[in-house]
Amino acid sequence: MKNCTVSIALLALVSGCLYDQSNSGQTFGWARVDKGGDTVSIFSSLVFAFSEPIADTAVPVVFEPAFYGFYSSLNASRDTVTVALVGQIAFAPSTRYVLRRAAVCKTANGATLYPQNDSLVFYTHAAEQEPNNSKATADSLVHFMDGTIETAIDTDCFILPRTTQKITLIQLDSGLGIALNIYDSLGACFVAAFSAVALQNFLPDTITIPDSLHAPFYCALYSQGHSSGDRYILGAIRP
Ligand SMILES: [Ca+2]
Repeated sequence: MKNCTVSIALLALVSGCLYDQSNSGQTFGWARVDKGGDTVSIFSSLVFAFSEPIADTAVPVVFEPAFYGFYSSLNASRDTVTVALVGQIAFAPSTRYVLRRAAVCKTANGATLYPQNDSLVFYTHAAEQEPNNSKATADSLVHFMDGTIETAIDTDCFILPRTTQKITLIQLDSGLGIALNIYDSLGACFVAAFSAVALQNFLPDTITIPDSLHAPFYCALYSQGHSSGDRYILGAIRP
């Protein structure tokens, strides 16, 4: 009997956020659907879908630790919630967040989802830290790191892991484009080229580090059109 009780408790835990609160045999819940993974950019939006439309007109949410620079919006069919950041506000870097609904949600047929029924845990990328305008003050890039070209003359430098084979760059603003130079241990410089398609559609652009360069590498990002405020996600891809 004890094992049976434990099994039921485990089943409830792993079933995640689907709950039957209606006594009607149906399950009602929500789940994150943006496919951003457990660790997200500090600039990310979060998207959730309910298993069926809700009767409420808003879905307030709260964060732990406290975070207020966002708004949540429910779509017209009342089954999808987007939690988006306001303007240039970003989540704190390298932080574990817990997100919960702040109020009860109900469906038209009375199924109820309480705030304590579920929560979402996610982590944020590390972020570049100024001053990092030179090799001597460069940030150490481990996997993914987020940043902003703050001014027209800002440069963000990163030391790459020795085994880095490719660098992926996602530009989040339409600005004039971020340029990226890769330097090697002998001082050689490789000026990376970006695809116009990636720039226009905010898709990741992946650059293969040429075999001719000698590790360790570091790279420098700057605005090629001397614009400011351009946000980006930089990643090192290793074997
Ligand atoms: Ca900088």
